[in-house]
Amino acid sequence: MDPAALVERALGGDRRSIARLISLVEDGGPELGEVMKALYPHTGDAYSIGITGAPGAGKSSLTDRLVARARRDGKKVGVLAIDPSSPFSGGALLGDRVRMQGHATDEGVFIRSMATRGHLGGLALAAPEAVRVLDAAGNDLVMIETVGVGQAEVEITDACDTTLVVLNPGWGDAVQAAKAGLMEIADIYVINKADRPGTKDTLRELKNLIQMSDAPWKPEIVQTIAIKSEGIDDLWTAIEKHRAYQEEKGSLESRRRRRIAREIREIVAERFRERVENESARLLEDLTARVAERSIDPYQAADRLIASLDSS
Ligand SMILES: Nc1nc2c(ncn2[C@@H]2O[C@H](COP(=O)(O)OP(=O)(O)O)[C@@H](O)[C@H]2O)c(=O)[nH]1
Ligand SMILES: [Mg+2]
Repeated sequence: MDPAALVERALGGDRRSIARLISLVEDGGPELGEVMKALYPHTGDAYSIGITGAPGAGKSSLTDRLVARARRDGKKVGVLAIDPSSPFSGGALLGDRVRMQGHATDEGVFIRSMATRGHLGGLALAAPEAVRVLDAAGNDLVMIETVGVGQAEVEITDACDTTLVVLNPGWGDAVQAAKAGLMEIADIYVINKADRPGTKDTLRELKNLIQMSDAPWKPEIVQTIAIKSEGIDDLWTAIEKHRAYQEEKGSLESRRRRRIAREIREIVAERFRERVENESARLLEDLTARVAERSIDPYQAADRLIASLDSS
């Protein structure tokens, strides 16, 4: 089906078309430009929530509970579960599907696991595109679950309106999260599995970390027991509070703009990389040889390569 027709159907909420569009985003095929052009004017209404943390922290369980909470307010919700460790979205995500099965028959919920099969820009570009598909399809809320281990995942979560960092009780978890770069991106900390010992220590650790930061928004800390649905209302309230804070300060708009700027830069970098690979393979080889024999330096080589792209 041609991309415009597919978009038209997705806008009407057709689930198969939405799924196909997300597949298209994953593949990063040539139709992507056309799809985005048709889709983009219909985006901007959804609020996005990123949820990250170590494997097993309870992200999927929390997402499931938050979806239920959002449904109580009648909100339509889209969920993207991104697991880069399973490039063919195989076994690793089965657990997520099981955990979120309760919503399987709910027309107001769309859950999709996602991997980047062929997208050149990788997850960093594919994820925002997939969010736009869900946004344009009329979801009020889009939740994105990523494993907080790599730079790409951290970036994806950071590219949401509200970012939740999920930790578990136990000495050192907050330190681990800090090392993974999760502290800079957290708007709200969730200490999930608060039924386990060590919750107080983690709480104290986090409070210390937050006090050291001079950012204007002081991240809230919420304790939850996802499997018992405890603390979910508190978490929901914290999310609403962060949203209201940003809307009031105008920082939601500036946050979204920073995100757009970053995305444009990434697209440009990707296009450049692509062009160098497609158009300049021989020149690159030639320049490499000349740098190796020291007749020019790598910077001169790079300038020449860029100049050759400009003129082609
Ligand atoms: N004890 C306890 N277990 C939990 C809690 N939340 C989730 N779990 C369990 O932790 C495991 C991992 O949960 P999951 O949501 O898949 O974590 P994810 O990998 O971060 O998505 C599952 O077996 C859950 O049942 C909780 O609050 N308390
Ligand atoms: Mg999960």
